[in-house]
Amino acid sequence: MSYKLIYFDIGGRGEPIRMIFAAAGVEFIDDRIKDEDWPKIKSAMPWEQIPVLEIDNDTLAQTVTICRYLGRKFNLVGHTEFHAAKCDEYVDHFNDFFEYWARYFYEEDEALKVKYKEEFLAVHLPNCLSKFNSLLEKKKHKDFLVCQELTWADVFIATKMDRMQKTTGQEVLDSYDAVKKFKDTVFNFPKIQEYLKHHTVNI
Ligand SMILES: N[C@@H](CCC(=O)N[C@@H](CS)C(=O)NCC(=O)O)C(=O)O
Repeated sequence: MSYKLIYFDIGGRGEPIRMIFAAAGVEFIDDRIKDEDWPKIKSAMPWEQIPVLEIDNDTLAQTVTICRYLGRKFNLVGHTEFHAAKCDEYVDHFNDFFEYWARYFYEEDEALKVKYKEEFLAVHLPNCLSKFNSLLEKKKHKDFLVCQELTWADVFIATKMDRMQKTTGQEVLDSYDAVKKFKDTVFNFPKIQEYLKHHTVNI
């Protein structure tokens, strides 16, 4: 089976997909398109947006759909249907929360950007991370979110957390020891370490 990921030369929505490939140790073509080439290929994409994953002669779009598909394909969904559903729940929730990050990060009006960032740091970040923190603390095996083994949800969420640290400040995880440890555990996963040695990511 051959895989080609089509995305811009940034982390963004593409990086969780790249990281899932890395965690599974599966080769893929990382087709990073230049901004100036995008208008030429946009209409050839199924929904005129990227990321798109080409799988042999088929295409799959939508970030979470692609990640979930790869998670199933590479056995990164835990051991039961309930584990697989938990992966979906955690990713859906984290994405809901991440909209507040995007709201401040992409805002062009300076005053509004400051207001949204303050709200993000004071309300949404603690609300979300404290819940993930206690969820991890209550687990017998505290390394990962769903079960004892790495799942695609762990990779997806840790990758987004990393983007949040790189854009908002390394310290954003500092009050949440279990979350911080979780993110480091995912990033220290041997196959992910191997990937990170050879790949650079623009925010
Ligand atoms: N819900 C889609 C959103 C995809 C999306 O917004 N892609 C952006 C890049 S992050 C894009 O293609 N922008 C260029 C455009 O819309 O012309 C997903 O998660 O994959």
